[in-house]
Amino acid sequence: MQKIVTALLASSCLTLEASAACADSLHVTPAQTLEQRGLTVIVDQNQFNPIFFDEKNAGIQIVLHGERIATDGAVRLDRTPEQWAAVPGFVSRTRGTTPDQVIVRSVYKDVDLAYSVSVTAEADGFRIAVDLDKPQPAKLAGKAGFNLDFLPTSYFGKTYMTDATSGLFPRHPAGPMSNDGSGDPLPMATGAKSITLAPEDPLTRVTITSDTAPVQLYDARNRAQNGWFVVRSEIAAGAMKNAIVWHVQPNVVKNWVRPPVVSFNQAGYTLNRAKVAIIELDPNFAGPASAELVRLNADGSKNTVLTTRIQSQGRWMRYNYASFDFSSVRQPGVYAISYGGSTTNPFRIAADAYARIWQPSLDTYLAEQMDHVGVREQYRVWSSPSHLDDARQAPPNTVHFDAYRMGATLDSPFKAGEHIPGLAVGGWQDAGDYDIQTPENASVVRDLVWARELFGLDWDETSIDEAARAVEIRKPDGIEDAAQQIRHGTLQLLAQYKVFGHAIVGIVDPVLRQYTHLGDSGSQTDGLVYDPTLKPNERNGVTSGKPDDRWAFTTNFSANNLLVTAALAGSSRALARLDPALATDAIEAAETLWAREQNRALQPGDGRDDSMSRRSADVANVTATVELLITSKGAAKYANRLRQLLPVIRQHFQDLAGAAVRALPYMDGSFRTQLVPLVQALKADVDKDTARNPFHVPINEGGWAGSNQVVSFGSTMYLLHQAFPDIVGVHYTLDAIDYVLGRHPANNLSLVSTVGTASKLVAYGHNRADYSFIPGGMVPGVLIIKPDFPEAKPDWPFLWFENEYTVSTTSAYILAARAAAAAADEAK
Ligand SMILES: [Ca+2]
Ligand SMILES: [Ca+2]
Ligand SMILES: [Ca+2]
Repeated sequence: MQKIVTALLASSCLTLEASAACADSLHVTPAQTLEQRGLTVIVDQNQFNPIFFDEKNAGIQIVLHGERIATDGAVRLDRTPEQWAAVPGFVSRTRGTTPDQVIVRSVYKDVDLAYSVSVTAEADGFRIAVDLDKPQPAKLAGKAGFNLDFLPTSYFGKTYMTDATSGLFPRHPAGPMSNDGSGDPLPMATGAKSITLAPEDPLTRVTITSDTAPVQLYDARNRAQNGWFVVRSEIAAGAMKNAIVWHVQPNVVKNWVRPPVVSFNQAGYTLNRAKVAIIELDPNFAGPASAELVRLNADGSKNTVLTTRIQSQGRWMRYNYASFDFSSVRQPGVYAISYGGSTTNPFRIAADAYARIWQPSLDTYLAEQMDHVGVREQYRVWSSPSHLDDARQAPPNTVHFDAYRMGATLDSPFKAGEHIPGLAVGGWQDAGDYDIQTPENASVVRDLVWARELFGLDWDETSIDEAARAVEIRKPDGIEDAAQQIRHGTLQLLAQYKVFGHAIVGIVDPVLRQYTHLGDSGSQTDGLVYDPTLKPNERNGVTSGKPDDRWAFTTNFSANNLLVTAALAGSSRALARLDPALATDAIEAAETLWAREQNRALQPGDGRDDSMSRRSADVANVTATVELLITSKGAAKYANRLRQLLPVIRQHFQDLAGAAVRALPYMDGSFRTQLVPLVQALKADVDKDTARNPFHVPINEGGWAGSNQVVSFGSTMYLLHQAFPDIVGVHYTLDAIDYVLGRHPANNLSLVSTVGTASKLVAYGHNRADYSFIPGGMVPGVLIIKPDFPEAKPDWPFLWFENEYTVSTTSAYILAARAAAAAADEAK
């Protein structure tokens, strides 16, 4: 009965008369968040991750005035937990018996600690109460506490006050550290019943008052650069019910309205293509019905060239959307959009708007990620030659912190820990971390092969000398960069094949201390092969006693072999003139791997991504067969096999449409005829799916933001358009490039660093500790914080799911960018 009353109270806020009053105080929503105008309290709708643990998107979280300023509100077993510290397991979330109350049950199984956290609306904020099922085990004394993490970038340059003292939030962590062996910093503030963060700033001011243990303030960045400011109260020995009681009072600006976000392609528009900006609107924003396109003149003056009504695109997540169509403006020039009293940054309308949008991705980002070489850009050294001590055999029965696994069988002639000669060549470091992920390296090779063959990628800005292990950016050497990059990837893939006779899973740091390295990849290991007969700090110029060499995970998986087959078959075409000997090695390896995989039942993968599934091996088999078909210019054995694989193509057409189209010139008319209904069905699905959001692209709502899916969609739809122009138009490909270059939720930054007028310039690259970027890298972009908050933090680098460049998503961008330029050229 109580529950029904509560539901009625909550729903009464939906009536018109009550809405104004309800907007000024917190109430539970149907999604079980607490909500008032300007404030959302998210209560474990997002949870700690079983593989990556603490992603800073879990527990109780606060969205205040449109920014997620606090996260990870939960009982923690450390004062300043790092990513891999123990995290609670989520059990359940229910409505409490008190009005506007939500209760979360959580458990730490390993330490016998189970508890409930109730979050209850109260005057000026909410109450957090922690009830333990039984008193905490004695060993947790001084460790278990309730933590709430605050976003550093929201508090830089601001102050805090407690009932005893005041202080500045430091821009850089400054300790001091405790000498008790914990590795923890000392608290910045302690012993207070109450603390106020940013008293001077009405947008980020939060007061926390404890009825139980005093509150302490820590700077977790002292332990790990990705830490946040932690407000914490320790749980007292013997405490159970109300072990912690906090009153959290975020200041909420009355009648706060989020300013509109006018999003558009930051690289601008070609003359004849469709040009539609999307305006993201706070439902409380009473905006004008029209927007203007202004033209900027050399003397600084502006004139309005178009005023037109915006068109509602309905509601998506927590915002309303409208479109502003200025396609009719075709005169080259510099323009901006004015709406609701503000004007955007400038962008171009120009015939060559997309001529070089892929360039920094190829000549700078991919170069910066190259492994086993040193990379220099004029005065700046991105890295000295890296990982020259690759690699040691990873041991059996190992589950690695970056999700690599090794079973009982190594599929390798080497003993655990033994040095494997021949692997210290070629390849790209995967992402913000420094491992070689074989499938992703293979994808880079194939994307570059396709981009060259389909659209051209003729560009030389980088010197690459493999023998000298030397790369210099902004120093052309007369050889096409894309071909050189394809060779660099091929060298690593072939090295694996030569050593093991098959593709391996990857090569990665052995211990966390090394994995968390930030900076130059060349200093991640000592570059000297480990020799166990030397003392730990001994070295003799050739070997060293430091076991820092990376581990090779060597399991023999069909999916990996076939992805490498596809890459090598493609690279043999690309390298035919540049490096004929390597091209020959590549095609021979591809043919051997392919033939072997056709004769063994396809083995599933290793559990990274979805490669455990049968699906990835099947899909990779089609991909490999198509590349060999192209390289052999239609050899019957590949054409026949591809016909046999039609059921796989049918089943996974969304993933295989591009490959199927590339096979068309070598297949008969019946193959093409059989694709037609698949293309029609895919188009129908795509139209339905992309109509669900105002950006008209597939938006991934999972735990890693989806720019990769968007660019893959863009290039696949262009390939389908080329082959089946009567079924598929060019607008899908243009919508995709618009999305990644700025027309997306949350803000309007291009997701490719330095591409476009305004782009993502604080990202999760190797230099993330400097709050910096790597030109041309593409970040994942906009994550949906559940239930309905689209987020793409512009100034905080450490959220990998929004900000981490990867080599294979960036190569997918290069392909999509070339496809988009071709699509734009077709627009009349
Ligand atoms: Ca990795
Ligand atoms: Ca070059
Ligand atoms: Ca070493």
